[in-house]
Amino acid sequence: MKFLDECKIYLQSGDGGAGACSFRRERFIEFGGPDGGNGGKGGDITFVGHQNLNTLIDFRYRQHFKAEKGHHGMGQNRTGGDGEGLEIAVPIGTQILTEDKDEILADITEPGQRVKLLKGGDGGFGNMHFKSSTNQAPRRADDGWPGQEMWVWLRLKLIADVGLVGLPNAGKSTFLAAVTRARPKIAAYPFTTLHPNLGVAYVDEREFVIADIPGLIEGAHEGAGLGDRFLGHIERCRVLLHLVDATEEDVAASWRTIRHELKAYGNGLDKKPEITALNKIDALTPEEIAAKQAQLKKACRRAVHPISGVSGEGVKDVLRLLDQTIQTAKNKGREK
Ligand SMILES: Nc1nc2c(ncn2[C@@H]2O[C@H](COP(=O)(O)OP(=O)(O)OP(=O)(O)O)[C@@H](O)[C@H]2O)c(=O)[nH]1
Ligand SMILES: [Mg+2]
Repeated sequence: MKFLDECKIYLQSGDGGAGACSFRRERFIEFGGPDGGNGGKGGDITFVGHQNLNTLIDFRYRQHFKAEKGHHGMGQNRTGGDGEGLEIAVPIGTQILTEDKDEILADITEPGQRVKLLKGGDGGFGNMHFKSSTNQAPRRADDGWPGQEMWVWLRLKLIADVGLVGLPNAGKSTFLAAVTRARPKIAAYPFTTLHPNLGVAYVDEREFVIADIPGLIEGAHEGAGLGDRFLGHIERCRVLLHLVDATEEDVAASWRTIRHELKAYGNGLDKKPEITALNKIDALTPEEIAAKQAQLKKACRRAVHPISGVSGEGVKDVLRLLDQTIQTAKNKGREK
């Protein structure tokens, strides 16, 4: 599946229908009076959060969205029908921004969440509406009110609880595949992952969403490798799982490189709780593991969890810890 996380689209809500100017004409009825009905309302443009989507790729093929116009009013007091509204399904985590990207107009964060962004124009009054004691045969009928139009940017910031970070080849995608039903591409070369993948992990009958993003390298914030644009997708995570490849020579340097990039990216990423894991321990002897663990611990000054995405060693403990951290962060959020 292709992935697209930013696109620009054109929206137009429906114009209102015009009111009618008409008079009742029947045999034997003199001065039948005005009977022009009102115009119908134009259709609205509404965004709806959709759980089964996780890319904006559909918008590459369609950029213009116009809701139906209201129907015109007619004689015999018939009101025009309302124009049909348009619903645009977007993935959870989609933000809608103004054309200059200065303002966030809406943020779709929940499945089924609906945001009516553009209202359709109201219908115009038919001449029936203008009838009064002093003007019993008005010829005035109004046009409908115009709908609204605008260009907007859609920006997807995936919503996950855990963000996986690490150098290319650290085993992020392997970890995701081991603990969720996601099937990301895995290979022994850097930059296998080219776009974020999501998966749902279960532990102790609770579930949370993990996002696997492309690996970072030194200078990612300046555009090196795939750059750091994918970090936007873990901005909303509650905890980061930092995987360090234990088969690397200098695990402390690997860890520092990533921390440096997170800091350079900003947006609160370096302030998020981090769980640090020494990955691929199945490839090392117990002595080597102990040495690498000590080396890494010295650099990051926090607990280092030895794990292996391939053999599954230590994985369950890390999942539990992630779950606890998520719960703590949620409770903290509630207290505020
Ligand atoms: N021995 C061992 N090898 C692993 C483990 N996890 C991953 N690998 C191997 O490491 C290589 C890279 O794994 P990926 O999961 O693609 O790494 P990644 O971090 O997603 O890499 P990018 O997507 O390029 O950033 C693959 O050849 C995996 O088979 C592990 O726990 N033990
Ligand atoms: Mg990968």
